[in-house]
Amino acid sequence: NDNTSEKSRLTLLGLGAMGTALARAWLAAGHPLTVWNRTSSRAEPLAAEGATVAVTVAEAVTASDLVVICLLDDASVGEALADADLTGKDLVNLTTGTPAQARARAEWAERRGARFLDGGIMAVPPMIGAPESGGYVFYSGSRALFDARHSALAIPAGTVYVGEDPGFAALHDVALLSAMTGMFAGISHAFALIRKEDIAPKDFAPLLVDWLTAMAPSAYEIAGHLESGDYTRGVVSNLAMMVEGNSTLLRTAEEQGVSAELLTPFTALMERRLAGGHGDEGTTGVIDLLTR
Ligand code: FVH
Repeated sequence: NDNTSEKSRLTLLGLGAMGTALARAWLAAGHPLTVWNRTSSRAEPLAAEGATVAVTVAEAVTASDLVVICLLDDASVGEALADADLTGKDLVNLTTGTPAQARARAEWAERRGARFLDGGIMAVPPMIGAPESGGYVFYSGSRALFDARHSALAIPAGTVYVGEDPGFAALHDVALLSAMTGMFAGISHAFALIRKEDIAPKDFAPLLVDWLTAMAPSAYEIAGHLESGDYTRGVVSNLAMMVEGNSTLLRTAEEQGVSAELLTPFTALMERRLAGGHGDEGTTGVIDLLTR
């Protein structure tokens, strides 16, 4: 239990871009750290910074009760830890994976006598160890592990615990990344529209950022609709009006010589919902079309 000691020892498996950033954060905070990486040369700079370098996974796992894993994918976690004795260990897996992979990995770890916590990192390496960056990690799985190891886990980035279900951290991570993907699609289309005109991208960018920032709170309205079941509550711009507006978006794309392929999947769903007689709603009903 590291609540009794500010500087508990931990082991980190994986020294890629993210693993190296995590290692540096723990070393800078004074945590005794044992590291292992498949390609051992990646550990050399960290040895010079005070880390103990383990030659084998077994040696690394034996060195600490808290073992953090940050490898490429779930398959590499299974491969690296195939023969390790995990009895009594606290295993924290920061490797990105799907919710199903996290749940299976939790069962796998528990069968081998370890407590398990899965993490989804909402940060890129330069945000690690920099609290002002706003980076954080979603955690799910053993609450007892999370509480016992919180002081060490909170060093590299903020922590947000989202439940005992070990798949929830990955699910939150992927849901936010999926929303980001949609935002990148919108940004790409907007720049494509203005690209051939006498509009400087650097002048357009702040307008885009301000608009997206102003629109982002629509997520709260959608959450209210999903909670209440009333998809019309508080709707200012209804679906009938938006579908009408979509024809202008699509026509403008055509006039500008821009493919509408990033827009049409969503506009088609809006049209289907409207055709079902839901013109007085916002866009929340699209979620029903996706999930039923
Ligand atoms: N970097 C980022 O921006 C993102 C931010 C959000 C979270 N991700 C996830 O973090 C995991 C690690 O990412 P990374 O950036 O450290 O990735 P790489 O720099 O590519 O390093 C990969 C490490 O995995 C080791 N590795 C790969 N396969 C195996 C294997 N079969 N057995 C053991 N180790 C393996 C690799 O070792 P080596 O190539 O140096 O020998 C690196 O240590 C990842 O899930 C991201 O999605 C990062």
